[in-house]
Amino acid sequence: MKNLLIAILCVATTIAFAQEKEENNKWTSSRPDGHAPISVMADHTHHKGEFMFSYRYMTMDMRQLRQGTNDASTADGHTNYMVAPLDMVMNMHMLGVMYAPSDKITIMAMANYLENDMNLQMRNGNLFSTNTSGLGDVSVSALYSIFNKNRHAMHAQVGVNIPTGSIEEKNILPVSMGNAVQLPYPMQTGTGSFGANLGLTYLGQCDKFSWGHQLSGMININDNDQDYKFGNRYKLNNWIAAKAGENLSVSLRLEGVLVDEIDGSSELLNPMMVTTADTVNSGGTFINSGFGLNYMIVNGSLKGLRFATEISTPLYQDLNGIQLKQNYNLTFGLQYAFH
Ligand SMILES: [Cu+2]
Repeated sequence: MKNLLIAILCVATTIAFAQEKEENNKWTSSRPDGHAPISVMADHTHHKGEFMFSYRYMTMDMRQLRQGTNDASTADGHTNYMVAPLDMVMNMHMLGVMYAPSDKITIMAMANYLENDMNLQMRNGNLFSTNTSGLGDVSVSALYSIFNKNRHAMHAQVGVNIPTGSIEEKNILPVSMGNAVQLPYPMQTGTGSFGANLGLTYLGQCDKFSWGHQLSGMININDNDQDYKFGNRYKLNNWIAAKAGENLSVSLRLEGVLVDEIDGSSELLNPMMVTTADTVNSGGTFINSGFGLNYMIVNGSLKGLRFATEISTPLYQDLNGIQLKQNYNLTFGLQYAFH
């Protein structure tokens, strides 16, 4: 309610300002809060001839089991499965490049390198861990600027997810008698499927605040070589950022995420073995909150260099079947734009 009031106030001041200074009436990215919180992708477009390079480091921390909206114990995981996960950490290095051939179109490409670590416990109490790392999927998108006036802007994203990541990650497990065997779905670094990345972003700005809403979908198109398809992912992101001087802004974000269950299943996995090998234990509904900082260098030779960080944590999570619970996500990023 409070955010809504602030937003209405911003819209009102925007309209008042727009009437005063006609030449200064466009939404602009050249202020610290001109970029969304760093965990949001494809949040802005560029001017003709502009390049931007970005690097992000993300940590996703999951621990403790949960069934639906209730916390569960490792013993609950062992009721139907030989092995239950205790925790999982995923670290991601992500490189991005953006280029605008015109004011209307920005091209964006992203590639990432993933490291997954999972600790597990067998029914007899023995502990072991699994690890994978490698290139993830690559995405290439076009962002189309629908309008930018009176300090409101909107753009659409149409992109493709290219399955460069692996779906054949294997490890030697205590039960596999020295053989490397297929690891469950969350430990793979890719989806194995071509996908569509679609999004619609609205941005607004007034002198002290910026805000945005983004609806996006990651839709997996074809079954992969192992005859399954990861669940589609739909997100609604909402954020508001306050400018705290020329260089710094502080942001709050509220995000709703829907992840569908995995469609089909891999014949290389035994779903009785571990919770993560059974596709009924995939997908869910999340409401996440984030707190972030954006810092931007506005003078000198490094003008245009940005540093940003955000921590987010779920306020609500309803998981299909029994799965590890999301604990927190931490993102750190560098962005550099130039002509
Ligand atoms: Cu950019």
